[in-house]
Amino acid sequence: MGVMIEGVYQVQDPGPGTTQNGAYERAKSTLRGRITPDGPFTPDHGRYHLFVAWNCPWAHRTLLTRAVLGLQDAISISIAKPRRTEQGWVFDTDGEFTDVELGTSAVHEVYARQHPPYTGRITVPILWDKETKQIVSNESADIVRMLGTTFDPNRRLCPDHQKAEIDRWNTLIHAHVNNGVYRAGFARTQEAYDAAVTALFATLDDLESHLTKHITLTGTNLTEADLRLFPTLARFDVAYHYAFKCNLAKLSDYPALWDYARALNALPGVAETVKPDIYKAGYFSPSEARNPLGIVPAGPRIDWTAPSTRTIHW
Ligand SMILES: N[C@@H](CCC(=O)N[C@@H](CS)C(=O)NCC(=O)O)C(=O)O
Repeated sequence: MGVMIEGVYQVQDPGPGTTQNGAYERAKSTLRGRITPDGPFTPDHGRYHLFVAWNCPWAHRTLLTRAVLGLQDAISISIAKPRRTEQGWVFDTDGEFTDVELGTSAVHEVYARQHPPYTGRITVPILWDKETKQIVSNESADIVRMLGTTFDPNRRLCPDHQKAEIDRWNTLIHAHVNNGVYRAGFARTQEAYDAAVTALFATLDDLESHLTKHITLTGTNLTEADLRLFPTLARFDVAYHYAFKCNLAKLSDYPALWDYARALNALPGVAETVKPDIYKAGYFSPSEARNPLGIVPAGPRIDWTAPSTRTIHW
């Protein structure tokens, strides 16, 4: 796994960023173009392509948005293989994991086409513009918001009157849950790990009590905030609990959160994006710090199809 400097891929990876106290700090996305009705990137069906990996939770939120909005025909996808190599995210030459849009063998080749030349980490997801042949954005939060507001005239995932509330949930959940599991898993000191795990489980406890009283985060309707929480929940018991030492409890120990996660899973198109075996293959990749031999555990057994007591209308 490497980085790109001025458009040239370097195999040498400085590793995920850590601060002096051993806490993990996520690099900021720098390609932040916007789809807007006035352009230059206009919301046209067939114009955009997503580069994703099933195991990446940030890519997952873009796939969920595409699925619930029924945009599968409007936005095509290339799916990278779950295990990164020294070339980073890579593709096969045929089968499920091929780059059906550009025919590249690795995601860094997509970044190499960018002008001005790109410097930074080689991450998925990427939203690619087929018309001008460039990356619109490599920031999943922006991609989710853009798709939800420009491809759906009714803006159901982010209604204007709920935007402030959605943003509040997004900020909290990003810090302590979505990125919180990474802060636990990538911590380089006991103190940094302790702080991340404490904040993560305090937030899960709060979410549990909220979801005991409400069907979704904002009450009864599905919003972007739910789609941003779900990828972390979907990976929790099979990956984060073991691989990232987030093991004070499992998702399945939280009755309301687990019930809510299964209700989200039952929404049209969502279950097709949930791939527990691929999560395991990815998160249990060989890693000197976390899993030197790359052995993938067999369990746990999880029944995502067990009926939920709540119905999320969509
Ligand atoms: N800010 C980005 C983060 C994406 C991200 O970190 N993706 C991970 C995969 S889960 C990645 O591609 N990492 C490769 C690397 O950092 O070298 C987003 O949310 O879109």
